[in-house]
Amino acid sequence: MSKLPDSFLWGGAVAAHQLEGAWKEGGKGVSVADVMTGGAHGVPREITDGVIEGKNYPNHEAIDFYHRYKEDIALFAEMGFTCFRTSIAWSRIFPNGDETEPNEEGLKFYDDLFDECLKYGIEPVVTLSHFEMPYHLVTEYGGFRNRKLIDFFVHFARVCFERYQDKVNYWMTFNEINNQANFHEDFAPFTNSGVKYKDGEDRERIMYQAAHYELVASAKAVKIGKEINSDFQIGCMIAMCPIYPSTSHPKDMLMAQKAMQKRYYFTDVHVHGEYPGHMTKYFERKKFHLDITKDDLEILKEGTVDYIGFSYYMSFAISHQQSSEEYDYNESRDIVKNEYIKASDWGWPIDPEGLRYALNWFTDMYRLPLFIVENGFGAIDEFSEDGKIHDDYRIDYLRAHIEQMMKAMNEDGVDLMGYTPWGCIDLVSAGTGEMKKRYGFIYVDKDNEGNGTLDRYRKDSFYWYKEVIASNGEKL
Ligand code: P53
Repeated sequence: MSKLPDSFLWGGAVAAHQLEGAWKEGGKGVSVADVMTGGAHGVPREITDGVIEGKNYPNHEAIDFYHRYKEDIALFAEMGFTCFRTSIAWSRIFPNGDETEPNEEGLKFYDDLFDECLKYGIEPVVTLSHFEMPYHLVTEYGGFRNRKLIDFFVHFARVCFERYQDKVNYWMTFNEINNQANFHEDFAPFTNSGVKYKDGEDRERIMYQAAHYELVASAKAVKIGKEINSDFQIGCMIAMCPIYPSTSHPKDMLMAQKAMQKRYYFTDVHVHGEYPGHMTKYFERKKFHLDITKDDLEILKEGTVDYIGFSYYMSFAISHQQSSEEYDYNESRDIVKNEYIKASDWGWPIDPEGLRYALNWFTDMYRLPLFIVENGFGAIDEFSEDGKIHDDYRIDYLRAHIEQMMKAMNEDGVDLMGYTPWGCIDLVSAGTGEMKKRYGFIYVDKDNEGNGTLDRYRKDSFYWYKEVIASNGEKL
């Protein structure tokens, strides 16, 4: 297999709320992640009204990265990371989200964290909003259903860009902004946008309105970021689950295409700075009458992204059977099992070729550099009798995906900046709040109930990934 460019970024990815813990330290305010309890596969996390005594909130302590980041970054450096993706917890910088002045202690924490990375030659890759907005913005303003959130986010972004302009080059605005295409469930609208639905509300309209304000906020941030430092690379972040037709029935094909449009129009707005025709027609047909102003449309044009960051875990398959004549996508209803592929213990389909497909699809659609900022295998790890964790299932998953990634680059000519597998150190699952759904190269001794020493251990995948990086992808 031919070589990857020397500039290719190898690393790992995490998000502040899933590993830092220290939820009340350093002046931090309560975030949306702090009011979500632990769930399980098939048991949704409960979103409580504030923090309630006696409930289990796994993100409060997480893996205590806040106090242990030096030890953890040393381990990343040992693996040879050249980049490290994390997020800045918004509520460390603006505890309530609507303050004018930032919290210096929060800013200082990320100065130290980024310095620690740079000490080892590790480039920080930073997401501004990764499922962790200040909870006050939900209770006071209704989250991103409120236009005021644009200014709060942009102010936060400006403060971060100014403060870290000499330390951070790679940025992303909103993590997996398109998860909320699944507005039928409560999880994505809350984690993406701080939106809590009331009974009888038009969930879909509210989602599109919130997403619009986020897209405007993102574009404004991109514009300001480039003014602060023109070298910045600022991307969007999309959860890519390609949707295949379940059969070659033309109606399934059309259903898959319409579903892709609904899940990925967010990328069109980020990249092209305008809504595609299918969306404006859809808004008209549904009579949504969204608050989209002339100024908004201008700012969308002015703040287009430099690259597309995306997560890839799985693909979906879809059938037209349940849908109407118009093929309106309902993610909770229309996704069907793909008989050709297996799934993880959490029911996530495993489809390495889907990554090559996704890389090609993004390239065909948008012609921008791509960055795989999440990919990985959530699994149960156990210590063997020799005291080690032999996570060959994880190695198999990652190897198969890296192979497809390299084919996309070397055979299909895809322009890819880097690869950061998710949860390079075990952390709290976003979807279920569990610890036992582990992704890491590094094991953290902690269970779902919160017991454990928090000690770190290298898994087999740790040594394997180290070789992959050292050989720039040649030794898989
Ligand atoms: P967990 C759904 C589908 C694809 C990616 O997820 C998703 C989700 C939300 O659960 O989230 C991303 O922890 C997200 C991370 C998250 C990771 O995937 O549910 O950006 O915060 O931890 C894995 O197994």
